[in-house]
Parts: sequence; structure tokens; C-alpha cells
Amino acid sequence: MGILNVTPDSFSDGNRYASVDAALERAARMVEEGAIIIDVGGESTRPGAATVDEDVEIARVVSVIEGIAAASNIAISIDTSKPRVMAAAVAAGACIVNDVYALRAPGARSWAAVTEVGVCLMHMQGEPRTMQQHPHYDDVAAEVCAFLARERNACLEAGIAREAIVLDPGLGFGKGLQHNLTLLKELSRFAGIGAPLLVGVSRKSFIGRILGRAVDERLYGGLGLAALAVAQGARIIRTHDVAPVADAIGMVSAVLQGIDS
Ligand code: 9MG
Repeated sequence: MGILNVTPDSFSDGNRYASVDAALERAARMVEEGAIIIDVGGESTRPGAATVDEDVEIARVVSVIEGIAAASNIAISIDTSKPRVMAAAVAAGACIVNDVYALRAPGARSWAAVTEVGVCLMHMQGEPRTMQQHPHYDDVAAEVCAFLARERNACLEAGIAREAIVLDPGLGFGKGLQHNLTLLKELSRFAGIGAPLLVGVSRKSFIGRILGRAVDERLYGGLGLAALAVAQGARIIRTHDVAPVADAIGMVSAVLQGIDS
């Protein structure tokens, strides 16, 4: 899953993809590099980020989604928590909702059931503006597992198909350094909940804290973690760096699954 941020304040893309043409060029490159999903986001979820007005978010994402859909058959996900943005994005050509609030907004689950979109349910403690202030868990892996199992069941009860659901432990979302490391070490527990697992580590600050790297120097650390995640059962890696991640996880998958010969 290639990340396409169309926000002026995105933590690692800055203003580079603010124009539609630049965003479409970037999406086309990620498709060439091996992405099978492009995740389009019009509101930053980085720690401390402020919320964006719905109409502004819709204006940022819709023309980009329409452009990607016109140019290729790639699956497009919309990174949002707002039902009105979800609906506008799906009307424009998105087929997956990637929601850091796990579809907890009123009406989101029933809308997803009727629309038959794919959904990624992510764990987050708190909200982006304040989530890194005092994250606390007694047993982070057990609590995140219980949350994901509960939210998956709520989606099933709302009528969302089993095959439409992907789960994500939400690395960096209301988690301290050791919480992130523990979740990565125990990732195989999440793969056992009953839905494919998506993991996002790309350029995240906990890589910077361990390795002492600035945001644009975290590729190698992220590759190590992507390989570790796939080896523990992750099926989708969300990344800014599609080509190197595709190679890294291609090799891990070849070892784990073998090749057709
Ligand atoms: C939007 N966004 C930022 N980081 C993410 C992550 O780790 N997972 C998912 N699903 N979305 C994310």
C-alpha cells in the first residue's frame, strides 16, 4: 500500500504532492514500483495534527482519486474517519476505507456494509492531537488485540462481509516507544484474530528514536521492520517507499511461501 498524502502539512511529504498533477505522477510511479493499493489522505494523522474541515478534505482528495481511477485499475483506499469524506471518495473511485478510528463514527459501519467497501480497522489510543502525551497500557498486546477483535465483531454485526475487513495495530498511534516494539515483537498474535493484517511503520518517529535518524533517513530501519512484520503474518505494508519495500517483502514471501517452478 503506497501512501499518497495530499495535505499541505504532511509529516514527511511536506507540500510536494499538493498539486493534483504531482499527486497523480507520484501515484503512477508507486503503481510501477509494485503498489497494489494507493492510500490517499487529505488530513494528516501525525501526532499533534489539527483536524481539517470536511469540505477542505473532500476537495483535496476527490480530484486525485478520480485521476488515479481514470489512469489505472489500482485499488484506491481513502484514509479518513469522516463518513462524508468516505462517501465522496468512494463516489470518486475509492474501494477501501482506511480509518484510524476503526469506523467508530456514527453511521460509518452501516454505510460501509451497504456500500460493500473494504475496510481497514486501526487501533489508536486517544486522538491524533493528543495521543502521544501519556499513552498507557497494562498489557499493550492484549489490549490492542481485544480492541481489534471487538471492532471486527461490531463490523460483522453491522453487516460488513468478513472478507472486507483488514486489521491494523496502529503503530505510533497513542503508543510509547516500548509499546511499539512490543507490538512488533508480538505481531503474530494479531494475524490470528481472523482478518488479514496491515502494518504501517514507514518513516515513523519510533524508528528515529531507536536509530537516531531524521524522518528522511528511516528507510533501512523501516525495511527491517516491514520484513519482520511479513515474517509474522502481515499481508499489507503501508509505505512511502514502495520499490524497496516491494523487494524486501518479495524476498521474505519467496522464502516463506516458495515459488512456482
Ligand atoms: C493514516 N495512517 C498513518 N499511519 C497509519 C498506519 O500505521 N496504519 C494505517 N492503517 N493508517 C495509517
